[in-house]
Amino acid sequence: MKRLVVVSNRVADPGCSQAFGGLAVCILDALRKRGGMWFGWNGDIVGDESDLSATSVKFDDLTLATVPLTERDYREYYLGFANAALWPVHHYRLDLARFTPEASDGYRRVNDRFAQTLAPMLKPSDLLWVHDYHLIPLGASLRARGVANRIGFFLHIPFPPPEVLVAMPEHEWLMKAFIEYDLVGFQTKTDQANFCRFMCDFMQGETISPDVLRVEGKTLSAAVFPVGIDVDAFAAMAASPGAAKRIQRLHRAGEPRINVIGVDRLDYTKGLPDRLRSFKRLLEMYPKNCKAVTLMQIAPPTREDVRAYADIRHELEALSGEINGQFGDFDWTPVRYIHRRVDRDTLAALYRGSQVGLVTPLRDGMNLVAKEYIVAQDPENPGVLILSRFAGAAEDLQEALIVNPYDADEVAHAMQKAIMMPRAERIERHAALLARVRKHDAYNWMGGFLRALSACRIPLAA
Ligand code: ADQ
Repeated sequence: MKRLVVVSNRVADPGCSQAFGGLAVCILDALRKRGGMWFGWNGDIVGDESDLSATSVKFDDLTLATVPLTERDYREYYLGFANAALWPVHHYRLDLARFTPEASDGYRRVNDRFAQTLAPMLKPSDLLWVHDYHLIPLGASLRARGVANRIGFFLHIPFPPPEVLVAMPEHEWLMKAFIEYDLVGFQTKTDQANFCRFMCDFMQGETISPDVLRVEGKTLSAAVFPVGIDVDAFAAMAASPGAAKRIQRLHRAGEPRINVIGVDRLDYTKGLPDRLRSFKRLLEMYPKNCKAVTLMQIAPPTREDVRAYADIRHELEALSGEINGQFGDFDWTPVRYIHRRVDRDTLAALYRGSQVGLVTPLRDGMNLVAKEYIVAQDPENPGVLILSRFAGAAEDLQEALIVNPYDADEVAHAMQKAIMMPRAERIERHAALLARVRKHDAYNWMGGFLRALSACRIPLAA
């Protein structure tokens, strides 16, 4: 079997069970089984540029090769371009996008440096798999250094319609960079269609077969590989004796019976203020839920150095304070807002102990929380998943209660329906959802992508 080399912005530590963030969770789940090398940033920020060489550490069959970033790289490449330009554009939020020449220069510089450090570490037979929006031009930088290996790229976030993407000053060279890959993978059919439309309508490409394009004399595949989780490992965590104890604590005597749970990085794409407003509407429209239902929102901080992230935190704190002030009583706090990371086994128990899972992003590549919630349930007495139609997961998870997160009344009605849903219907919906999550688990995602990459054209120089 060819060696697999995964490249992503951050490399998670497999020695620590608390990999956090969707990308780290799904790569680690998939790489643990197959082994190989994982290259990327180690999270360190150094003051000067004198030593940016790679450090390698081995964990069984997996080698981690990591590099630090300089303060300037962090500011320009990571905060400035990846998170203040690409992230909002790809989530259809042009209003929040900021474009500066320093940021795009920093993005090119770090991608070039990653390529320069990685190229000498590669063997000619390695399969390369590059992940996500931080590293779109990495393939082109590697090709410029003579790397002829098969290289695949997977985009974890949405691909916007061409009409949105063209608002970004850097879109032309960025889109050209995509065609240096042999395979580009997307979460959903919508993302793939948006990408192919850009290639055909804006770059004069042509469709050779449903998943293969010819653009500027190059052939590339563009296909859908929905991300998944390690189903058995997560289910075991949720059903463990430790989880049962945590669930008991959640439902202490005297506490409200029904727990609605939301778990998201604190990000403006996740629709948290809209979610709180929907919960408020639930209490207004169905007052019997007062003292009977609690919304537990777990939202750990991320990217706080980007302005829009600090704003969303203040908005959320104000909203939860307002709802608790208006509806709360000495024996009931309607919104429990937890602004920190939680161990994955605690998270699994909290999902299982919650009768409703509320996953209502305004736009999301896939959303692994939706899948984790389903897997954590007791199949004999499962909770109900409420899922935004704008999460990639909604393309597949049709037995969830699918909602428009912008419509507070619609989401409130869905919550009421979930709370009242008879057990037989809950069991039926859950069984169908679990089968879908199993079909697209972490291993099928990885296996499907690598099979497709291996089947791509033979690289010219091989
Ligand atoms: P994210 O935007 O990070 O991922 P998501 O897919 O929901 O979003 O994954 C979040 C992960 O972080 C989940 O595994 C969740 O359990 C974990 N997590 C969230 N809050 C936590 C907390 N308080 N403590 C501990 N863990 C927590 C990106 C894209 C998504 C895409 C994934 C994978 O934005 O659309 O689904 O990559 O491709």
